[in-house]
Amino acid sequence: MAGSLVILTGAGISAESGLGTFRDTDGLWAEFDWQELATPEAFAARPARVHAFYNARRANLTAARPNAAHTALAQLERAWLARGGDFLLVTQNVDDLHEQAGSERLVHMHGELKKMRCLGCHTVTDAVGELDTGTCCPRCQQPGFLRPHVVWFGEIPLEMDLIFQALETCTHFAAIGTSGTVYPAAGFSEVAKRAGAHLTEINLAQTETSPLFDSHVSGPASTAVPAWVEAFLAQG
Ligand code: BJW
Repeated sequence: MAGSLVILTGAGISAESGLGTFRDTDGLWAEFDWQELATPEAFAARPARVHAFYNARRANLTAARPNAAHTALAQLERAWLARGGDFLLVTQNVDDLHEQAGSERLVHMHGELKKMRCLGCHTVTDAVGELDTGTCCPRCQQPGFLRPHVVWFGEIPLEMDLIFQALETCTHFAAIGTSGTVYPAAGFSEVAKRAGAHLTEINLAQTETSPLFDSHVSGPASTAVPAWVEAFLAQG
């Protein structure tokens, strides 16, 4: 029987679809100060500025399409499940390119850019158009309580129980296009290692967590991921 596969993706997998990474030299945090945009304190102090940042990112996402790496992971999921294996794709990305490519066993641990959440009634709904401080929640109709449905620094990421359960029993773990600097995702490789999994890293560069991995595939995700998926399925 096939084993249990957990894949972690980061901003690098979407870079070739035209979406910026965070910590590369041309990344978002080189241009913008995360402390002023990606913390609950920043949103409480200046909600209009934070809404403007996420409105622009949401608009930019409208034209983005999955690249060959997203497509290969959706194919891997189907092939692995057909063999009777377990599969979970954990993405740190707030874009919807994995869904567009056809991935289904997917969790967005840092939320979703195309969704909004009401701080009053806690309902999560689709974010249509631009949000501002006067936008009303479609459920409770209260203005001023909506925020982007993303996970900021200091907040607990989503679906942690499901993710740790999968990591603690996985046989294969692959980290794709992530710098391994943001916790708890940066610690997932250690959890998978303790579970006895084989660890593969796919990235353009070495990362903070590279030393822990058993295999490294170096190159852009759009070519490296399809090649790795083909080889992985051929040997498994
Ligand atoms: C390519 C490529 C190509 C490029 N092909 N590859 C001190 C010690 C430890 C922890 C902390 C600490 N102080 C504070 C903390 C906690 C904090 C943290 O980790 N801070 C560190 C920065 C130090 N973490 C948190 O606050 C998190 N919550 C938390 O810890 O709660 C407590 C808890 C504990 C235990 C269990 C559970 C909970 C929340 C973190 C929220 C992160 N939010 C963001 C913003 C989301 C919304 C938005 O998009 O605006 O999430 S920050 C940003 O970083 C975003 C990303 O998902 C995340 C990770 O970035 P990622 O994806 O790795 O991107 P990059 O840019 O860093 O790397 C890109 C990589 O791709 C590079 O390696 C390139 O080489 C590569 N690449 N092109 C292949 N074509």
